Amino acid sequence: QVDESKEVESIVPSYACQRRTTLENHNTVFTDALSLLAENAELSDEDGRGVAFRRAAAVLKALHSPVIDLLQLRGLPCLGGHSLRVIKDVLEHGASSEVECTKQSERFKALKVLTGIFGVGAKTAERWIREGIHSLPQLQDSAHTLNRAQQAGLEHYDDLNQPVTKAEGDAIGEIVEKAVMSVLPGAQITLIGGFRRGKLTGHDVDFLITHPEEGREVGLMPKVVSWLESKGFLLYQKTTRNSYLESKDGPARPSSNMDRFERCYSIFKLPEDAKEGTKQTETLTEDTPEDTCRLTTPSLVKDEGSESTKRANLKPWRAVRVDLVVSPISQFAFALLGWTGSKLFERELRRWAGHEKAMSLSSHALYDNTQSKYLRASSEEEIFAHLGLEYIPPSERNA
Ligand code: TTP
Ligand code: MN
Ligand code: MN
Ligand code: MN
Repeated sequence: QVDESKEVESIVPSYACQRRTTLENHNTVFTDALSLLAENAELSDEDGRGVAFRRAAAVLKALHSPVIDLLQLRGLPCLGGHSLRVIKDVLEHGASSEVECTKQSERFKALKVLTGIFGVGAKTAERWIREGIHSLPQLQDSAHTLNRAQQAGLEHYDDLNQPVTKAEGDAIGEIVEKAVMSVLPGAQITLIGGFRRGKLTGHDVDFLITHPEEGREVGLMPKVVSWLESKGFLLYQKTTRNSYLESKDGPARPSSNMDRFERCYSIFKLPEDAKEGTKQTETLTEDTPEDTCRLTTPSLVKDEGSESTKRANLKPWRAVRVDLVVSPISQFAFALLGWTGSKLFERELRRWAGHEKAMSLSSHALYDNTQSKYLRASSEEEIFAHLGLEYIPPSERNA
């Protein structure tokens, strides 16, 4: 008995960073349910519960076949009583009553709508809900003054809540590349985040910028932003300067998940013809006019709204969230690993480093507390090796 359970456990190791998790998920019915409960917990300031549901979902994502019987789950890590109850409910009734209840609750619906505004976090949404604000019209009618990010978020609400496609990500990549090359020839741009993991859509597009000569990247972001702004590509941007060197706690003690790179959270104005340009180079201009229309105005097909809504969607561009990060080449491998995700994979890497290896991992560095020294790395492979982990490529970090 004991041997058998040990056997199963060794098949699915307990840290997500020890496992290969592709986008091929054989258990979406369960992982969707658990993810929704995770989301609800995170929106309710219950991060501990949130992580527990995320870990449970991640274990099911790593399985190679659909779960059809609870007995299959024997010996699997990270499945607590609550998660097992949800899985059992789905197995027996096709849905979890707790999930359905949450989905329909006014509170959850309001939290989703309000945090769907760029610049609005769970805390702000919670405060508004307590004041009786549950919808966008109610927010607009209220006396609340929104900050610049929230105003932009509200203004581009529909665009920003429509998934970004890989084609749109590539089109933005070309614009970013042009901007960076104009202000610092020789700089390098890498697609990070979900698209680097092979996702077909995302909520934003993430880029990491560096230069092979240490120090040349300093002050790069304001120049890139100016270039983009002068060409009319930015609807909103907030640049944060690098605070790594001046921070007093030092690189060994990353106090939170937030790193201190020079970065820019932005909303891009992506022209529809920029997207077509990318598409045409890929398909050698075989598009019929109908194809082009369907591709560039998906909202016309799906939207059942009023005529005025449809007309508003005929604008020749769309708003897309874009994150830019600049890293010195000496920290590039750590930045690359830290910004490729998934969020749970990152969290598990840091937990593994701390709990199993007495090391501190951040997007800047890896510190070995036993040897009291930093471990250098110029590739992700080297970082996995330092951590005593088998290398997991980006496409298998979809935990
Ligand atoms: P996200 O862009 O939030 O997530 P994603 O790209 O995996 O998913 P989506 O397709 O929906 O956009 O974050 C990407 C990675 O960047 C994630 O692993 C966490 C990391 N990150 C930081 O390290 N610091 C930060 O401040 C933020 C916002 C993200
Ligand atoms: Mn499989
Ligand atoms: Mn992303
Ligand atoms: Mn991002």
